[in-house]
Amino acid sequence: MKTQVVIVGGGPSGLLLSQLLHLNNIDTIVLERQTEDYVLGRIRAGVLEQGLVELAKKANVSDRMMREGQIHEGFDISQQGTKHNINLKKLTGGSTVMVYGQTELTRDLYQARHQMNGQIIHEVSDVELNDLKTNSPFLTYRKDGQEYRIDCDYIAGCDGFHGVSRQAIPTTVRREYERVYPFGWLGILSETAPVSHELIYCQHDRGFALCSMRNPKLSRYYIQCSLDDSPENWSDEAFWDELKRRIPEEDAAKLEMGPSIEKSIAPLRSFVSEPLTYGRLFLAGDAGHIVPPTGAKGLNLAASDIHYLSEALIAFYEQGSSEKLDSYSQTALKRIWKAMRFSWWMTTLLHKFPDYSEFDTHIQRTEIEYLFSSEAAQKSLAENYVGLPY
Ligand code: RFL
Ligand code: PHB
Repeated sequence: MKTQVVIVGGGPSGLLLSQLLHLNNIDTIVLERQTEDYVLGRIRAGVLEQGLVELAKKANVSDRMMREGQIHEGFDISQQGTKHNINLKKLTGGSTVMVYGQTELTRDLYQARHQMNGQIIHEVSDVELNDLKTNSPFLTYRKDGQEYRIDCDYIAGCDGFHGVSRQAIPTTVRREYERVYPFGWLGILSETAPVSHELIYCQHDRGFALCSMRNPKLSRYYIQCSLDDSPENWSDEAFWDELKRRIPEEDAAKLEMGPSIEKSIAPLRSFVSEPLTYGRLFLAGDAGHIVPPTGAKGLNLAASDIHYLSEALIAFYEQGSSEKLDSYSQTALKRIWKAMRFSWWMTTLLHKFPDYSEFDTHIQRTEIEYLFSSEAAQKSLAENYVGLPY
């Protein structure tokens, strides 16, 4: 087979890139390891920045998002049960975020790709990237026991943190920066009305908790847990009991509880791999970087990468200019490191760290108190939460 751009990974990054390139008459083939149903079964992000909403509009996949997504003008932070509101709209002079599930966005992207006869090959294995430093790279993969080869101009590595694309960059070239946090998030999805119309991020001596949602009938809740914990250790009842201890009393009193329809643990990690480019390979999204979910930045960073990369590829095919491709890694990494900093800061602000000294605990408490007392500090939080400009 032959195409212009092969995209490894059919998650939100890969599908969005494929859709944007197709709308600009650039041929792509997407290779995805899992089935479509499997990809759509993963419950992940929920908070979208305006930049991602605009990109979805550009990609013609925003109709349902505009109908069903909820605009949020702010969120609450609870410190030991006392709530403070962060009014994003006021603090940023008009910016808001959109609550719309990553699962729904991915569903919309799949639908658009199918309508345009986009080529997505599912259930591939043994993907190998070759000749990346030449002008004619190629991939090989297996499907149903057969081996295939695709020749192309460029490869986009959109295959997430556990993908193969990043590994194709030699370790002599690749530099990795990482922080692993000593805890995870146990999350549940439940068909109950959200406890509040806005998200509540809760700092508590027992550990962090987050009240989030997908729509007026679907709630998403998380509690900080230890890394050696497992979802099977937590009955629904135990989860609700622990959540109620960590959130404000008035919310605990009105919390609607029901059976969980999904329960999973996500470890928390900050990770950047540099550079994002190696010859004709470009990494985007979780393939190149991971942030802890506290700042709601992972999917949004994937979107800004795809914005830069799609513009660069379009400039190459339309004007023959490779300038933006040459600077892609540098441009994307500038924004990535700012989101790294913000996600690290918000994680540090709100979680219980097992190794904290009394001094550390005092500093953490003071940092939150300062935030609540200073409009300047709140403005900084709000500016980052709604998303820095592309
Ligand atoms: P994905 O979604 O991991 O997709 C990668 C795809 O590549 C496939 N793949 C391969 N395909 C072919 N060959 C191989 N060798 C392959 N290896 C892997 C995989 O099957 C998969 O389909 O990466 P992508 O597209 O870059 O998207 C990134 C986002 O999924 C991620 O950043 C967010 O979900 C992070 N995140 C959040 N981000 C936000 O912006 N706002 C949020 O509110 C938010 N909440 C979250 C989150 C992530 C969480 N978890 C579970 C880590 C909440 C949680 C709990
Ligand atoms: C979610 O709804 O899954 C969610 C929301 C905000 C975050 C992280 C996750 O910061």
